[in-house]
Amino acid sequence: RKFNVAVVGATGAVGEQIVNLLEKRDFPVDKVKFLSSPRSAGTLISFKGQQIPVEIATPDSFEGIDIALFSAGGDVSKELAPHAVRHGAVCIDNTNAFRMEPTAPLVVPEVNSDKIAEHQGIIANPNCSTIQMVAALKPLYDKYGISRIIVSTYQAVSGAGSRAIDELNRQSAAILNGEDAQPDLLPVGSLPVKHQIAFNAIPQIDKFQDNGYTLEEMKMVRETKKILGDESVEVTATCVRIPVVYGHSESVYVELKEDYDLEEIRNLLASAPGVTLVDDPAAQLYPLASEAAGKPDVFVGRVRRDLGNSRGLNLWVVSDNLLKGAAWNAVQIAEIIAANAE
Ligand code: 11C
Repeated sequence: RKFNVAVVGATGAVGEQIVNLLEKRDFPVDKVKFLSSPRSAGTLISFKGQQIPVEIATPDSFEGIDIALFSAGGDVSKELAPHAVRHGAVCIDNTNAFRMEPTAPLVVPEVNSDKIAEHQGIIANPNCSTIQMVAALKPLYDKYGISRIIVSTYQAVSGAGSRAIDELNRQSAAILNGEDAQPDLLPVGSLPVKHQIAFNAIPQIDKFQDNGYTLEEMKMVRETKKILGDESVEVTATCVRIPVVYGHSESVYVELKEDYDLEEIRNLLASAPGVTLVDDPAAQLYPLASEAAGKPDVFVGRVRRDLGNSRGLNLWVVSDNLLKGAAWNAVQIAEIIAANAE
């Protein structure tokens, strides 16, 4: 069976990767529609040898659509996803709009693909920094249980969209030419204060919440519990933007519920779906954003026991935030929907 597919936000950083993956994976597409805001409408996108013009996304764009992949921001999803559902489409939403809705499964296929079948029209794709962490921790959770996670992230600018990539490049060039960085976008486009990202580290991703954590940090807390289906897992996060273009890195400290054997942990990680273990200190081998970029896997290394708590474990987790962190996770979900519809 073939599917009529719509990609909303097709010209954005994530949308572009979704289009690439639908083509590369030879997703069973009958008709495809690329949708965007009026600003990008008319742009031609090459897909399977055709040049397809991007159309303006409206409530009626979804007539006849079977699967709609959204990555045009939360407001667009909130407005248009219900119309897509009304027209009978299944929506896979990359934004924060529906993630904590009880009726919307929040899915990382390696962790909870069984939840896909429970959808009522909308399946939420988690935040990129959450996806790579839970994919790495799932085999350890299943074997030992997890009581606590302490995570610090080192996140690429592409997580904030194509404009943030341009901003890093512009600032880097300016500084190397002896000019001022003149910050204009980060940490949050809609807030008045801007900080330099080139040659810097900004401990703010998204807006601050009343509890002193940023929204990115709270996404990691809430989404991890929902995906694992376990409210008892304690999560605390510090999310930092660094001057890397593609690939989020994370220092993850996890406290397991049972005693563990380090070799067994390595074996579990090495055989986990979607996870590649890169861990050979003698050869200075560990995951790097520069090597994870462009690849679908979650890379894990620096595996070592905490010196104070024998059930504590440190990991370094890296993945391409636009692929497993967004587009690839969404296309994986679409592939499962397609396979289940056969
Ligand atoms: C970032 N994690 O790196 C964000 C981007 O909730 O899907 C993804 C935001 C989201 O800025």
